[in-house]
Amino acid sequence: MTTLDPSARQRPLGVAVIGYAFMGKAHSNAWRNVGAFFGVPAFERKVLVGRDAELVAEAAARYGWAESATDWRSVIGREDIDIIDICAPGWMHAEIAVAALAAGKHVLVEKPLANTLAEAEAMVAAAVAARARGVQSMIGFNYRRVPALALARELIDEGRLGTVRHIRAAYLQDWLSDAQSPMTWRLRKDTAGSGALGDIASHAIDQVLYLLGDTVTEVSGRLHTFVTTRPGPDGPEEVTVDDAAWATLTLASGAIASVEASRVATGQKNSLTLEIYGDKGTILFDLEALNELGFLDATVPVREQGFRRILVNETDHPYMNAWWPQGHVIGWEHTFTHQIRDFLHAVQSGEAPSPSFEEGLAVQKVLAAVEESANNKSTLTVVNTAPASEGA
Ligand code: SOE
Repeated sequence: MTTLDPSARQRPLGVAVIGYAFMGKAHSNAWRNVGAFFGVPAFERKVLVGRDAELVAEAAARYGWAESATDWRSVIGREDIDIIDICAPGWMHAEIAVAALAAGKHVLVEKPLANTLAEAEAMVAAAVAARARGVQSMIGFNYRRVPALALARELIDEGRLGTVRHIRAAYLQDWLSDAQSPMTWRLRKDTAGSGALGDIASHAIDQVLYLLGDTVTEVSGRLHTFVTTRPGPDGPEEVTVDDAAWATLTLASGAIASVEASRVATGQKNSLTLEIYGDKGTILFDLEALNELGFLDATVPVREQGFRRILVNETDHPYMNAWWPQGHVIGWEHTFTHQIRDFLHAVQSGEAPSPSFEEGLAVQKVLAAVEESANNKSTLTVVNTAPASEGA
């Protein structure tokens, strides 16, 4: 069992990452860089885990892990491993996270929390029990760690937008625009849970909840699969998840959110845009210009109003004092380094990190409500994303 009292631990934290594909690579890069830029507790990059022995060994060597392994269960059982970072596909999240937390390992898991509401609820139960023993858990909604979005949250929190009336959140990609693009695990409901909905609308929904610090009460959703059959390993195969998702969310404050996600938005590579409209101002964000935040202050005389472009590269902007002199822009990969920094800080301090598994469950409830509303062709599905202590 992991030594939970950091002052009692005689050795650096041992880290294992499970999964070595896209997210495993992004997280590995963050684990490699975080100690060079941020003050974090000592840790060792022990082991990278994957199913294919040869490929995972090659990835471990390339990303700088001391060793590789193919059996995540035996890694979780190791005395010298304190942190399990889960980058495996969604269908494996619940099983690995619950086992790791029960074994006393701190857990970081990629989004969405799980493939189903039931799995997500089991993960929250495991996280709550582990937290009582000083074991931390966090979900990787990495866009919370874009400095410009962290600044947006601060401005909203300080009341600079006044009462937020509505927010637009759109996450658009086009990697499935080509109808001949082949089947992957991401296009099968039993492995991915859902399509654009869970994969990228989850980020947009999390941003709505994060930026406004609000909860969702009602959902109206629509899902659509434009390309219903794709080339599979054994011939044409039915696509069992959505290509695109739309939702209108009512928030407890009375604000309304419009959420849109697509993997067939031809020409859009990885576009995440956010627009937040309050009675005293507006904020605009575009991931393709992630060092910038658009801000309109409606409290100044109308003749002086207009969107200003804040370059979020000053040393007193969130996370930025660790990087380069002002104006030397950062990129998408830095969000993962910030995420690891915050997670390690929580492990060291014993303060529960955010987004917690409960916050991941809140997003999962909205995903489930979008599906329910879409399947029933009903205009509204009632949901309550407030944590259990605050709501139903
Ligand atoms: C694939 O669509 C994907 O990699 C998502 O899984 C990530 O969460 C997103 O950041 C980029 O797109």
